[in-house]
Amino acid sequence: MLSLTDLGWNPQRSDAPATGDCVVGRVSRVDRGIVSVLTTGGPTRIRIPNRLLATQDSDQLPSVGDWVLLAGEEIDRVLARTSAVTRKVAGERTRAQVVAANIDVVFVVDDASAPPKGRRIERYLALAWESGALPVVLLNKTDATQDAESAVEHARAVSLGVDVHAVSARTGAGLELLTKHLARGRTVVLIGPSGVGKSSLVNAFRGNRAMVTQDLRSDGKGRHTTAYREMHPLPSGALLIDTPGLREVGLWASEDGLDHTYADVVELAAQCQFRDCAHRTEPGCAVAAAIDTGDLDPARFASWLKLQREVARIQDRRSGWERAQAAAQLRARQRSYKAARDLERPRRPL
Ligand SMILES: Nc1nc2c(ncn2[C@@H]2O[C@H](COP(=O)(O)OP(=O)(O)OP(=O)(O)O)[C@@H](O)[C@H]2O)c(=O)[nH]1
Ligand SMILES: [Zn+2]
Repeated sequence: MLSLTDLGWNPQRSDAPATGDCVVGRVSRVDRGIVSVLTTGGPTRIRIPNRLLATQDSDQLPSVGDWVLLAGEEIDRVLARTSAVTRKVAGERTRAQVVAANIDVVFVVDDASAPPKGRRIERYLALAWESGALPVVLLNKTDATQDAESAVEHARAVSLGVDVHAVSARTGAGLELLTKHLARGRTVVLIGPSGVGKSSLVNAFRGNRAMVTQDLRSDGKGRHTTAYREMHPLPSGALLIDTPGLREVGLWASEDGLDHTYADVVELAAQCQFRDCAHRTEPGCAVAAAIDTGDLDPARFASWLKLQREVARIQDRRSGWERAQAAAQLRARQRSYKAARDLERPRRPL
């Protein structure tokens, strides 16, 4: 039997673990309107009520890692999150989608055996920083390369203030250094592009090597790809959330994650002579100077600019949508005032 602490309940949470007839559970998986919930009484599967689905509100919709209040067979509500990996989903309008909730650590996974893609790690790191949890970079597949060292060096150069670990899901190398993040009751999520070995790492941490060796068939078929986000209790007592490769890593409407990931560029930009410096041809531009002296990689600067524009675009779109919502609410209120006034208006005696 698992206790709430085993399920990752943080005693510092201000909300009570149970009130009245409600019990608290933790969402371990979501598929097609049905959530799997772990409770101290055992696992259960529950349909997401239509009233929650109808909101399309990421704060109210249960995601993997969420704490939910259960009233009998019903989800009453999702408890406020202490952290969350969130991405944007393009559609009719940009929506937030919570990938993993209430996590302590984000493992950003990349492939040490493939040519380094620094910009890629930066994007995932921004997402990780923004979650409010601690990012850690894992370079996997070190068994498949002669030169893991340069992959690590490259990753370190773009991962300011973040631990970078060289690991292998296949041989288990380097995994022992991660046990400090996988203590009992800790929640960890793995994010990263498809094929870097997230599921293989989950299997390695679960002490299950069977699936790690499953290889890519030469025709590319039959490879196991993660279809669901799922939270797995590990033998160490930690809870590990696997996510399918995020095809479109979006940043969600805040510059926090960016400022952390590009702290060096932000610091340089703060030293420019002009506060609104566009870092092009302005005199006294500290960014341009750092590029000239080779202290700042121009590609890093370019990707910072690009991600900043992306964040600005999302913020624009979102505020447009919020304005439209506010106007619709105002109209609805005016209609109901008018209806109430019409009701209250004294009738002429017959
Ligand atoms: N040589 C080597 N191959 C690995 C290692 N880890 C994973 N692989 C292989 O890489 C491929 C992809 O691994 P997955 O674990 O499915 O990758 P994933 O990140 O979960 O991918 P998605 O589910 O698509 O997001 C598989 O063929 C694995 O066998 C490793 O440490 N070394
Ligand atoms: Zn400048």
